[in-house]
Amino acid sequence: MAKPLDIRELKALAKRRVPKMFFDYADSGAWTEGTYRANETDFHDIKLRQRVLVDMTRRSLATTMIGQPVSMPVALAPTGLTGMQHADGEMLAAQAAEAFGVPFTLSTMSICSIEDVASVTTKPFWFQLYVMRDRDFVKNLIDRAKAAKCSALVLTLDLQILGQRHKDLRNGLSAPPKFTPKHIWQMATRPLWCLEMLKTQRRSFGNIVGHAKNVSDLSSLSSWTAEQFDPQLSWENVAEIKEMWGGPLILKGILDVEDAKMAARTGADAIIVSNHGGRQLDGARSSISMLPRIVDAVGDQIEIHLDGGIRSGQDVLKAIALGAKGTYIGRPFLYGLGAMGKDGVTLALEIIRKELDITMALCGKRDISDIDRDVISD
Ligand code: HOC
Repeated sequence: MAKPLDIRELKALAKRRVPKMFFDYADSGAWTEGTYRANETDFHDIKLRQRVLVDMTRRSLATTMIGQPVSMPVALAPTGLTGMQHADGEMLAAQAAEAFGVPFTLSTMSICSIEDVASVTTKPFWFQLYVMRDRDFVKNLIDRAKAAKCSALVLTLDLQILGQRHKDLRNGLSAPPKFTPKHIWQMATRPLWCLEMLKTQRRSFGNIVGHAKNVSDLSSLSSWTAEQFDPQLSWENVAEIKEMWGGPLILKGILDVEDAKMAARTGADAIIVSNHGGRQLDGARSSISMLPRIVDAVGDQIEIHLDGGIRSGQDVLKAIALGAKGTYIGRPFLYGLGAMGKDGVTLALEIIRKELDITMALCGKRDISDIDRDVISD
């Protein structure tokens, strides 16, 4: 296959290289997947203004997210089980992001651990935290993120209970996982993936196994995970985590104006307008459709980021135009990783950078700081 030209082509390649159960894990949304789809399609409904005869010679995409310099306003989102798209996936993606000058966010539910990622990077990465019911474990994770010199904590608020993803249930990707001969076959038909996976020892949740109380193998891990998301998580807990962490804090999973107002009062550094990639509340609005209202309500009080549905540089530009200071890509980098390992993550970032740069120029803008609602057509 020729070198992929856009994220859609990277996705097609990943589908051919990654065993179905793991490709589907990345590619799934909750229930009917309506919100998952809306995250993407609502971007298509936003139209840009084409401008001409503007000097476009010197252009810059560089900006900051929570005051930290980024080469473009795109971070890699925290994604669970990334090391199952490709062996050592989190380490490879972190290296690609570092070389590109954009933040990498390691998920609590990653395969490679905080220490694994720290061992192959030279600049700070961000760490995403789920507040588990075992608060000693949460404290342990925060201490490890501090020891690894993570430069931001991304606290996820929209997963107090796990949404239902039909593809995962059909694929047996549940707690505990149900392995059948079908899975062996799915893996056997992906020999390159298997070869890489055989070379690494990292095939389980690296932040959890050996760190959480009584979690030593797959079966103890499954039962632990199933009961650990905290249905009683509260704004008081957010304040406690902020205190415990003591560094830059980003609150992820805000999709409602009232919640955005509460989040702004916490003193966090940023919020991420997000519906967890359509993986939690099916029927919720898309992230991009909620962005303008949230910006209007709290944009003068807190920095606003957006995640969900970004598949191109045009989407990044639209989110920035509607008030986001930064955006996150999850699936686009996972497709790159599944398709071509570290080179694929780099390619996903290159594709988005090129699209963003050309789109910005054709909208008559030369610097990312010049992008505002003016580039959106009525
Ligand atoms: C079995 C554990 O962010 C996702 C992740 C977190 C889920 C943990 C599942 O898939 O949305």
